[in-house]
Amino acid sequence: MHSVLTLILGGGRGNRLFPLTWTRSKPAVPIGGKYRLIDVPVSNCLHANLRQIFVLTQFNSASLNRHVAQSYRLDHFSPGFVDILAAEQTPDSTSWFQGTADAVRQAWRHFHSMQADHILILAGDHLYRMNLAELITDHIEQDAEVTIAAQPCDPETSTQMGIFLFDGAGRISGFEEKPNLERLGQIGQSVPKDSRVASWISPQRPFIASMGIYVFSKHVLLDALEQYGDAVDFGKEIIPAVIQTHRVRAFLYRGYWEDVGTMGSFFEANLKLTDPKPAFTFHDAASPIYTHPRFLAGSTMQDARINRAVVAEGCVLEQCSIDRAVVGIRTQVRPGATITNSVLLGADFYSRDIDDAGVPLGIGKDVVLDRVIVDKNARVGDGARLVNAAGVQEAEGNGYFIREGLIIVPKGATIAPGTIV
Ligand code: ADQ
Ligand code: ADP
Repeated sequence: MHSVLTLILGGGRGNRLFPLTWTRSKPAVPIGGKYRLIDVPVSNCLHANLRQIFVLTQFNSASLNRHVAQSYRLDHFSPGFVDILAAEQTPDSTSWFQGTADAVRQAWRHFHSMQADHILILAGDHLYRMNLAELITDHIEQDAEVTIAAQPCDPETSTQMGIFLFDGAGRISGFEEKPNLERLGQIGQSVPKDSRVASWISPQRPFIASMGIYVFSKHVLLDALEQYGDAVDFGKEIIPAVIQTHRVRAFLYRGYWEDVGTMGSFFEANLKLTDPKPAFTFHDAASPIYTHPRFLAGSTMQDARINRAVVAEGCVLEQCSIDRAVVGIRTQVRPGATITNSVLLGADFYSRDIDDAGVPLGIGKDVVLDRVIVDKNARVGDGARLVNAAGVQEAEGNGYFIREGLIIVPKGATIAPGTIV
């Protein structure tokens, strides 16, 4: 694994997680009450002994820098680092990363001289626990030039994914990024029944989708980025092109995997952590997801009714009712609050101070939240009722946004007492 360099794609400009990415880059978005998105791919790498990691990001937010610097101090006795590479102006380029391939191309000068035979490219917004060493080993043993992690997929989800095409012998013959349902109908079950790939699919999941996780032999990646100099995206351009010219393999992964890069999927993935038997947990003893170690006291709860929740450390929950929620570090919830199907990202500090509008940090008295994401350091004033009763899909208001039907209170925002949404 020493010959592998890992690049984690940290998010583009037009961000589907806005406003969670208003003041921070996407890898720093909190998840699961106490982690950040970047912890998932980095932990997967460290468990596979992949220790040369760059995070490619559009902008270099203070919280991402602080989090990576405080969390991933690798030991000094073996080569290893987690470094952030942000888009930057250079004599050759004044622009931000135009897409995933452009991000890698622009960042190349930072690692072109490093000793590596293989480049592993991961997304920064996936929730999964995968033995990446198996992926790399398969790539090497099968003498592939590009290996793409893949999962069987249902038709509806397939419209949001890159889909493999197969020839009559079951070999990969093409790749289409996000085909529409009509096109999927044409692609149909092109997989021949006696092929290896046939055992991967089912009537419910008839398509093989790329997980956006790639292993490239280093020279192949460099050649492709140079040869297709105008290509800005892996899924749309580079992958379909290299399939025609190189040995490309699909590596089947059957475990839990979720792209949490949209507000809806991010929200649902958080809430699924509260399931009695969650498909994914952060606390697997054999391969834990690492994060920034903190010295927070346990959460205190007084006369609180809590059903199906993940409650992180340092919270104070008073006489409230919580039903299916993720409650992030240092959250304060005051008496009479009712929180249902919501994700509270917590706070960076404890404070009993009130802001100019007289609203204290956290969730105020008698507040009702349903299908709400409350970002860090936000203040929801007493008696506010955030339930989106009208079922609005997209909107903006005083101290909140509505995206995909979810109310999002941005970091540090205040919802005035008595507000009804
Ligand atoms: P998407 O996830 O839709 O599809 P994309 O938006 O390119 O593709 O994002 C891939 C990863 O790169 C994400 O982690 C994203 O945050 C990051 N990223 C996007 N633009 C970036 C930029 N300019 N700079 C840095 N990072 C950037 C991809 C593949 C599909 C595959 C799905 C699986 O293209 O083929 O099926 O992932 O989720
Ligand atoms: P996280 O990892 O979620 O950022 P940390 O444990 O690193 O949480 O601490 C949060 C950050 O908030 C720290 O950098 C700390 O300096 C900062 N902080 C602490 N108290 C306050 C405060 N009263 N106002 C603003 N920021 C604070």
